[in-house]
Amino acid sequence: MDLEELAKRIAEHQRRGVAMKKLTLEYPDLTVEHAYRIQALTVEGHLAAGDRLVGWKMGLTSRAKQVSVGVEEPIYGRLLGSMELREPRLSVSGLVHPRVEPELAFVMKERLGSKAVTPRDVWNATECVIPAVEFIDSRYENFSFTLVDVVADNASSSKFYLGDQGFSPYDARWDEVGVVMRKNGAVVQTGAGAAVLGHPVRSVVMLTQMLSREDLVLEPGMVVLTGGITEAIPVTAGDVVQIAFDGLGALELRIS
Ligand code: OOG
Ligand code: MG
Repeated sequence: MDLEELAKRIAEHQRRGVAMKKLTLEYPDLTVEHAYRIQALTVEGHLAAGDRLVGWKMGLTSRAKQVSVGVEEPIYGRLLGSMELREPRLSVSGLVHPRVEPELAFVMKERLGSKAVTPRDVWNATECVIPAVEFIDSRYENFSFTLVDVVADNASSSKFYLGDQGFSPYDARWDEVGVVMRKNGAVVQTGAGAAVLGHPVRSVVMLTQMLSREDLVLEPGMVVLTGGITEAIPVTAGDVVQIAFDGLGALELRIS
């Protein structure tokens, strides 16, 4: 199989926002290693077209997320400058079937890259933690995929938004931060930071370890999305999503 060709196919569907068949239907022998290679090639294509690597995301780090998509292993994806919303507004035009999920974002101040990284190393290398939301959008029909498919599709990355207020890593017990997500006024999901691998810092530890196998590192200034704390909720034009992070403020996102 031609990984370059598959990367082009995915990049094209990401750009146009149209659904495609799972790669594994056509290529059942694709491995996770192939999938990360396809992801990297896809992103190289976007970078060649002028985009910028601004960070990384972890996905499927909470049980709620794993159960909802039927994939039981954490994965990582690449965040591009074009994915960052500057305002708390999302336009669904050009997206396939977007969903919203609450996350905690770490912003790095030091380079971090080691197989032996510990939570202590992560805290030393972290500038701040910011309440965030991610809008994911699988390019696969019916939002249905295997581990291999979702990795190749850059872990369903689409858009993300970071709140205005960053917090010192020591300002909160991030595992105990409660989250309430409302859509159009009704509570649709609740959770706490501990849903993410016991503590969101563990997600950055795992990301660093996974990246170090490929000789990749977290660079100063990069954003890390640590993974959805709750299940993701579908959004359509006209929705208003509010996510309250206990003691840290709320984000309100308008969908058009
Ligand atoms: C895969 C991406 C998962 C998260 O935070 O768990 C993710 C998906 O659910 O489509 O971004
Ligand atoms: Mg996510």
